[in-house]
Amino acid sequence: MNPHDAHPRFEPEEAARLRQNLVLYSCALTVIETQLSNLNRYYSALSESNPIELIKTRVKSVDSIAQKLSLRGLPLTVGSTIENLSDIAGARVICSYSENVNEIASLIKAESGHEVIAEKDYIISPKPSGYRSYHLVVRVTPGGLFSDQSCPVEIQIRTAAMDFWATLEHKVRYKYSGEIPEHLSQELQACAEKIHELDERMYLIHELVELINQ
Ligand code: 0O2
Repeated sequence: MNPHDAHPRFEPEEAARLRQNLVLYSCALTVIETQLSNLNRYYSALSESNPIELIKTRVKSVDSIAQKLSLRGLPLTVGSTIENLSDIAGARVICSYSENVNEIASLIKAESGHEVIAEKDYIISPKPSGYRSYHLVVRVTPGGLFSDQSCPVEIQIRTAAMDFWATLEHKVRYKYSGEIPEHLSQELQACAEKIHELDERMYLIHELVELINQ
């Protein structure tokens, strides 16, 4: 299999098995979605300005899983998927300012019913691409029919500005099957820095208005 094949595919039997396995991920994601929605309700009721702008969730499609495994040169099997990918089930919390990110992450970590298995702060240490976001991977046991099974769910927490950049960069990356030409890559890094600067300036305006209101 060519690792940069634009359309890698699972064998039909393996794809069918994977679809069955994705039910567990979907149920685990529902658990996290409920926790995040409750957090959103809590903020809406108790604070004047809710720092949560938006919550999005998705289970990776079979084709997208094949693409990711293929890009990493990994076998296209159910076993390899379970072993190597921790973002099959993913939730994204978009908040107003980077100062909100740590607070939201702490509240999610304090929730019972899941175990934090990885934490990556790409806001303090952005990726070479320019990507900024806070990643938490939690292990969830959905219960019910899946009371003896668990799986990881990745929660990405980022500002609206970081999300704007990541969404556009992801589209460019997808278009080039992961291999962005050098000149575009540099331009995207420069945009990431500019967007970061704007993010900080908008936060200062917000702080100023808060002070005036006091
Ligand atoms: P999709 O469609 O968003 O699901 P690792 O690099 O393994 O140590 P990381 O970054 O948590 O740790 O893992 P990975 O698998 O590289 O990235 C997980 C997800 O984070 C990605 O999922 C993206 O959503 C986001 N991400 C990570 N790096 C970048 C980046 O440079 N640019 C953008 N736009 N997003 C990034 P997928 O599978 O890319 O796609």
